[in-house]
Amino acid sequence: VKSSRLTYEEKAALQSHPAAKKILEIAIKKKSNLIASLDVSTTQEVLQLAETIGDTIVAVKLHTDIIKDFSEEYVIKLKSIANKKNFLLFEDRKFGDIGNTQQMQFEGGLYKISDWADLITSHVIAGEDSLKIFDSKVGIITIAEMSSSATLTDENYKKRAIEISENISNVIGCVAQSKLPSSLLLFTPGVNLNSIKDKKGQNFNTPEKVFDKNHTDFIIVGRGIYKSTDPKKEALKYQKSGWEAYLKNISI
Ligand code: 6AU
Repeated sequence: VKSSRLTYEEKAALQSHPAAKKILEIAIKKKSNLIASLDVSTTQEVLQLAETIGDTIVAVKLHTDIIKDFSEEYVIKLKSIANKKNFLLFEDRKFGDIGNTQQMQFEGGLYKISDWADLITSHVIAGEDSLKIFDSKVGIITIAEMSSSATLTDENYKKRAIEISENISNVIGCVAQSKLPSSLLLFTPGVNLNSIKDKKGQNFNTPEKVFDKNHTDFIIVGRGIYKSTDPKKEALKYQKSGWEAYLKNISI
């Protein structure tokens, strides 16, 4: 009996946006659904981690505004590692303003996110028009539901967020903590093999659980990797556990 859950190959064939196709192709090639969130504060740490774990991941997720020594040279170096190791650059900016402001934040300022990011996150709190200002080349991942305790993203919010996401052609997926009733790709943060929560509201699940329960497509791991004493070993562990969870999922 054929599984009702689509393989990455089947999903790739359904995608129209190049960034969606690309991340699925990398997943298939590397046997990985792991996105590493490198939430560190210096460019040196980002570059070192990207080089060390680059072979195991489909994308590096960044919070560029926590970096102390951002420079254009850093972007050039990071891009070159991303090309060499074949992963995407994902800026987790979580835009959440009116379109006019978001456009300036996306294209301008120090970071010029539009120059280098393959993927970005955006809230949908300001409504559909606010999402229409992003360059059509960038893949948008909307925040439909958050991982933190007592988040305001309830069922109704999530439903509306998904409806909006489906209307914007360069939205490739959503961040959420439950199944998506949609063909959008699902990205799941709050993944950790050793903790169930932190002391600041974050909740964690294992890769196996987010595949089994939520049918996720990509796991996002932050502290589980970059805080580890051996990030390479840990990244391999998450890569393996995410891939096994995916294989189990499509065989059901
Ligand atoms: O594994 P952690 O908890 O160290 O890191 C999780 C990463 C952080 C958060 O900013 C981000 O994932 N995140 C997001 C994203 C990706 O948008 C949404 C959310 O609901 N929860 C969450 O933790 O960089």
